[in-house]
Amino acid sequence: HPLLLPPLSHELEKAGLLNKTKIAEGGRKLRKNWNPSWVVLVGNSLVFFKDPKSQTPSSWKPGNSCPESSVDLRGAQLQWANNLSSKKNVFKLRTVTGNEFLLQSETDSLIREWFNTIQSVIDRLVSL
Ligand code: I3S
Repeated sequence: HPLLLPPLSHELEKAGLLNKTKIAEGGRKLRKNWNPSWVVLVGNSLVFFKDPKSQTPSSWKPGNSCPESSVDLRGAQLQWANNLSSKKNVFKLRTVTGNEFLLQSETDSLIREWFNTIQSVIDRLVSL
C-alpha cells in the first residue's frame, strides 16, 4: 500500500562505520581530526553519529538517535581525494555551503559502495 511507504526524505539508503574528518567549514580550512563515525545516508542527508558502538544498522531509526551533524547532499560534490591524505581510500564531500569532509575506509569495496551510493543520491537530487 503506497500510504505505508516512508516519505522519500526518510528513506534509509545505507549505514556503516567510516573514518571521518572535517577539513573545511564555510570554505575556511580546518585542522584534520580523524575519528570513526557511524554514517547514515537517509533521504537527502548524510548523518554522522559520534558513538559508533551504540549504533548498528538494525537498531538505527530516524528520530531515536542524536546525530553529531548532518550534511545536505543537494548540490554537494564528491571526489576521490587520495592526494589529500596519507590514508588510502579517501574521498572528499563538499557541500554547497563550503563544508568539506574526508571519508575513509580500509576496505576498498566498502568505500567504493559509499562513493557510488552517495553519488547516486546527489545525481537524483539534481533532477528533482
Ligand atoms: O594533511 P595533514 O595535515 O598532513 O594531515 C595530518 C595531520 O592533520 C595530523 O594531525 P596533526 O598535524 O595535528 O598531528 C593527523 O594526525 C593525520 O592523520 C593527518 O593526515 P592524514 O594523512 O592521516 O590525513
